[in-house]
Amino acid sequence: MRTNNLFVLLFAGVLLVAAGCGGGGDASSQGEDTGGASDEPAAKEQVAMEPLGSASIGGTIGYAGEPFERKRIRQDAECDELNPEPVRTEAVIVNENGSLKNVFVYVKEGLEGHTFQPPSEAVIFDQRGCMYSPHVVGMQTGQTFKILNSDPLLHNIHALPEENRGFNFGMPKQGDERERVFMTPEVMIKIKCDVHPWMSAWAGVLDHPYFAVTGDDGSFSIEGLPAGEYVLEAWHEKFGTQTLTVTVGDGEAVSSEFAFGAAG
Ligand SMILES: [Cu+2]
Repeated sequence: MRTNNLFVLLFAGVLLVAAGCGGGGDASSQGEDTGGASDEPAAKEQVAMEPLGSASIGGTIGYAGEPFERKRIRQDAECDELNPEPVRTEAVIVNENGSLKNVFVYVKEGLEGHTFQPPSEAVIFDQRGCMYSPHVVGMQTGQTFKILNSDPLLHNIHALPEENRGFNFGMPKQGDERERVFMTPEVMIKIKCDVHPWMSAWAGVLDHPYFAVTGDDGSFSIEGLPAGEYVLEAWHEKFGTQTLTVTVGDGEAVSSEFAFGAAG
């Protein structure tokens, strides 16, 4: 998931851009029924994308803090029934290898002057077992953000951006789907459910594809960059942000190591 956008944009060769996509996030999108809006083949235009470069930046997000145990979430009875196993907090997840999950890593500076088409594929965001999946998600401006409800009960999805237009609507039934588009870069946007106060997630929106979210091994890889100097930022929900300046040449792979949670 974490580098899919990048691969699709850079290496799939052909990017299908829905003609209606660009307007999806503006004021007119509020409350619209988006069912079917994104699968109109006649309205698509082909745009070929070449990799911008051959440099890459990778690494691992280390955890240097105290041992951390994820607390159990006390869901309500209705949600509890959906989860055979106890559900635990997701704000801090230390992986088995000592790294941190759910860190959003992205190129913050160094891409000025380039413009990027959003991928045609949607970013999927599910509500399942009264939790969000994924807990941290990245997408590009103009990319479809597809929200699912896999639970047989009401969720409301409440996005609280500062730079983008917010939204807040109910999704009462299992199988419900809604689509939204963020048009302005913003790191990060909080998403919550007002029905279930323990439900929260974060979305990072960028105008380029050079980002990743760490998973179960805490690693990230940002590929296809042009040679240059970049400011790389790593964001974590509880530990804040860290930045590194990285210089990378054509065909070169540079390693950048972050560590969060140290004393002080
Ligand atoms: Cu909910």
